Amino acid sequence: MKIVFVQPLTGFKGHTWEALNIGYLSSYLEKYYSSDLDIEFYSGFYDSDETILHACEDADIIGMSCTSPQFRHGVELANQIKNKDNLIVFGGVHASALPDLVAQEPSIDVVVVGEGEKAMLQIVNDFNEGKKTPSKLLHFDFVEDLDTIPFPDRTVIKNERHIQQAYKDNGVRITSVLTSRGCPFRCAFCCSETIWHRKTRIRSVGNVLQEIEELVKDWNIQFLKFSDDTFTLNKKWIAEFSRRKIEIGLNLPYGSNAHVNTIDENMLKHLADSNCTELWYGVESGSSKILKDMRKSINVERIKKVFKLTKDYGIKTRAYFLLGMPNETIEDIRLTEKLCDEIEPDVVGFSLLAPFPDNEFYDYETMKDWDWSMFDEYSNDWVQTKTLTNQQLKDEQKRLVEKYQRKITFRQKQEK
Ligand code: B12
Ligand code: SF4
Repeated sequence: MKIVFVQPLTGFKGHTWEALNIGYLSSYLEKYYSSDLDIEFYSGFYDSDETILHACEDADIIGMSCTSPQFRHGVELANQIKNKDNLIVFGGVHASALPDLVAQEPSIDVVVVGEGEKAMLQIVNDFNEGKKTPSKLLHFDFVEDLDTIPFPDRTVIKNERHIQQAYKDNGVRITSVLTSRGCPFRCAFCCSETIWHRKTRIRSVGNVLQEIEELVKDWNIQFLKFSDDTFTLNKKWIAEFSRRKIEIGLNLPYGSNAHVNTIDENMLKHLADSNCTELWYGVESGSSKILKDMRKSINVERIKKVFKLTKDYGIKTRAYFLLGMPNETIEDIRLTEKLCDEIEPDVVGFSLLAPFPDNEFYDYETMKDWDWSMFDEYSNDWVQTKTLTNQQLKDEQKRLVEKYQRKITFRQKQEK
């Protein structure tokens, strides 16, 4: 049986990381499906439509993985690929946020909501037995123990292409690893809950270290990005990770997302000891009122303290700020700027609020027919506040990007 997975392209041709999701689905099928499968992967970022369409011609199952900005390209491809024999499956955050809407597309046979491993196995088994998938919408329970999911198949997902790209951009071979699924926080602008609900599962330290050792040995990885929503959730886990990483002589540097509230001095010590060289914080705003509106559950004093401590441990800091919450005024943006001056992050990014499905700002009634392909948190025409127009917000963003231009994130630099 031939399965082709596709990661379509965003309308703004946004950079992607290696498709860990497809790597996971592939390795899970390879482990738990009873016979051999021919699995291929194509990315709209690297592969032309012609290449993708050609590969899908003789495929039995085509699996499309889409965020909202990738969905339109996914449907365009599906319309050309669909025939009477193949099965077209859509999964990922967009399908999980709007399953009923996605299921209305005539060329889509099955929509998978949430975690995909068990669902994809069921689909392949059903297809093999000639059974029609019982429902157009599939939603399975989470895999309880993440260690039972094999490491992502990085050969299938052509990880080397991303490593080469990272090498070109940064001069080091970089890849990403996922140690957990889900985040316990509930920020109003975030869609993480759409896939992972309120549950957070973490792989065992041994399992993660084994994957990292393989990445160093087989892929010559020189820097690791943890793509977890929040890597610093569990103090005990970080302490064990640090201790065991040092014990096995694995000095590989790494960076990760971190949440200010999860950080204390002891954790920073463990992180620094295990060669964590960067922490990326969602600071979002310097205004207590806006932080509260965002349900960010952090406060300005703590942000300052954590940034100072992080620097004291020699770890570089990255701060992400978000402009455009409904109650934000020019004074709130000034507070954000003041905070940025005070905490002096090494790298900083300023994005604009975007109502991606299915965060708190997404409105099914008015937005369900929107084309998300060009929707970008670095620039969008939708966002405005009660007192600031879209243009004023964009001007503020531009001003801040220019003010901090030497520190601006790599991605935002590319936007300019
Ligand atoms: C790392 C990351 C990135 C990386 C790139 C990741 C990549 N692979 O290309 C970078 C930093 C480049 C990035 C960029 C952007 N990102 Co981003 N990103 C993430 C993050 C933090 C983790 C993604 C990940 O690796 N998850 C782990 C894998 C295993 O999970 P998964 O992808 O959901 O896959 C599982 C299921 O969804 C399902 N599944 C997925 N695909 C398929 C396909 C089939 C056939 C099946 C059956 C199942 C299935 O099974 C998988 C395994 O269980 C998520 C947050 C999150 N919690 O998901 C945001 C997230 C996906 N990003 C988001 C956004 C908005 C963006 C941007 C659009 C931002 C912007 N510029 O405006 C861009 C564009 C990205 C794109 N290519 O479309 C939003 C998406 C919201 C939405 N409705 O689309 C998220 C959810 C963040 C958020 N807080 O809201 N992102
Ligand atoms: S901490 Fe990050 S991943 Fe978690 S809910 Fe907030 S924005 Fe989303």
